[in-house]
Amino acid sequence: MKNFYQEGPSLTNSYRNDETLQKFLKAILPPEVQKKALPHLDHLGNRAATDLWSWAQDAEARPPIHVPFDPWGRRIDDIRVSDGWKNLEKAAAEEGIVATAYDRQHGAFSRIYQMALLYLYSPSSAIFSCPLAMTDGAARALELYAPQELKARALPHLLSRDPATFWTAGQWMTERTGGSDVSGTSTDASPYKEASEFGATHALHGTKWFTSATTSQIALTLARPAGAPAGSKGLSLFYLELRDKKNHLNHIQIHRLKDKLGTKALPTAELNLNGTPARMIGAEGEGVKRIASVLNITRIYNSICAIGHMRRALDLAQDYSSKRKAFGKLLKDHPLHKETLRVLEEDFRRCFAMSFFVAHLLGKEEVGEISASERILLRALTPVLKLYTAKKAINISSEVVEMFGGAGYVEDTGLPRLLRDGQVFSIWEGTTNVLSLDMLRAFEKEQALPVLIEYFSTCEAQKVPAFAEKWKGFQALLGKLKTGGPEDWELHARQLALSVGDLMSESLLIEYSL
Ligand code: MFK
Repeated sequence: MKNFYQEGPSLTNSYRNDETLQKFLKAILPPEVQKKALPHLDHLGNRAATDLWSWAQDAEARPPIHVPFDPWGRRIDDIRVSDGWKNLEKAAAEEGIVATAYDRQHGAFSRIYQMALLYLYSPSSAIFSCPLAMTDGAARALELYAPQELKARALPHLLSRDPATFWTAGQWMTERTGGSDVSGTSTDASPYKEASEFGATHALHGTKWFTSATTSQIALTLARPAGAPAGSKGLSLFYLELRDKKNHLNHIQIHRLKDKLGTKALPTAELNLNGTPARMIGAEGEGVKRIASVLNITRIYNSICAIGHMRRALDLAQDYSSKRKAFGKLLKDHPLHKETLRVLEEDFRRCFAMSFFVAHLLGKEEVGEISASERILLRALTPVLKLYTAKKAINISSEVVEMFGGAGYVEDTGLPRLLRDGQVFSIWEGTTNVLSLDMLRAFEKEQALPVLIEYFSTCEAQKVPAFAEKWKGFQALLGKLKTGGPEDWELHARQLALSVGDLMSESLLIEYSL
């Protein structure tokens, strides 16, 4: 009897493997930016298949633990993370995964360069991309709204390329009363009279229910100052530092780490703020509006990480299809298997095109080169992009796991993680329905619908019959809704948002020839 052992899938340089990324960057980046960015991406693509990947596996195998007390009963609330997780943080700083966006050496293209780094880093990061997303969002909110001395204190750390000085940020919105609906936030902010290194104005008391990346050095959070009205209009945005000079938690008590479906390496906690000094950012009562600029960045991160996740899943499936034989030939030579992969690859390319289009708009906004209509597109497409790429990532993860048959369902292949981690993309940073309603908010407040209609009616894709057909269907839906009331728009918000995602991604696929 001859023993048979199946060879598993393997990873190689994920930049070199990625025709879509290379084609896009070569078409969009000016030559001098390519000269700087492409060798760096090649280097990171190699790391994603070597050291980063092995650290990610270590971080997944040794999830964080919460140690509430020292051996003598003192409360310490230590969160212990693996060496893999620490190394992934160091690599993120060294590679400038956040900093590259803020150097702005290449104008709006700096964002594309940075998002390309994130795209390669994230599938080998054990979701260290989450703290990076919040770090980037916090950097942007501080850049826009913080007083000069606070910017001078925090930004050099958030944008550092030196692991010794690099800080990450948390974004603590969620409370027991709600994740999507923050109006019931019960954390209160009372005046803080003591001296503080970062100019604390308030002391915060309350419970935060889902604080991702609790090992961060700073956090942005929402709280209700004394006397402020109920509801979300009474909330303000606050900056806090988790630890004091002695490295003790700043009146913060960690209850426990969450036992989540996926993102196992990421320390997400429930915690109490017991008089934590914090500094108000922006005007009182503008908290939701101000934290929205964090959310808009983390939503774009979510999309870039979703396409990185799809690419990783498809790379594994493609590699395996040239190794696994069934019914007398390799999987890749079975027409039905090939067709299944082709459809998934097309979904990936659509999502890729839309993600980098929106990232480019963000880059333009950040350097003041965005037109009025592009600004409206950025506002309306950010929620659409996030919800659309998240749904596609879940579907692609599920199909890829299925392509491995039984092996895809067995933990030590690492494949089930694709499904578990894929599911988070649609949950955090706004669910599909909440984001569909956010698109309607942009329709109402920014008059985004006419801008989208103008974009679609004049896009190159109109020459393609399948696109023109979909466009007619979308117009028919709009026609019906125009005679309806707000409840009809709400009822159809998800259908509308998914249709905008379909049309936009198809149009960009054609425009970029991907
Ligand atoms: C892989 C990397 C991924 C990143 C991972 C990070 C992990 C972090 C884990 C988490 O923190 S998960 C928690 C994330 N939480 C959310 O995403 C909250 C989801 N809920 C919403 O987005 C709700 O729509 C919202 C809280 C904003 C509803 O609040 P309100 O107060 O009922 O909304 P309202 O009154 O419509 O808006 C208040 C103001 O904000 C308005 O401006 P005005 O005061 O001028 O009228 C809105 O226009 C503005 N606004 C709301 N959303 C906006 C926005 N402005 C710009 N962009 C937006 N997206």
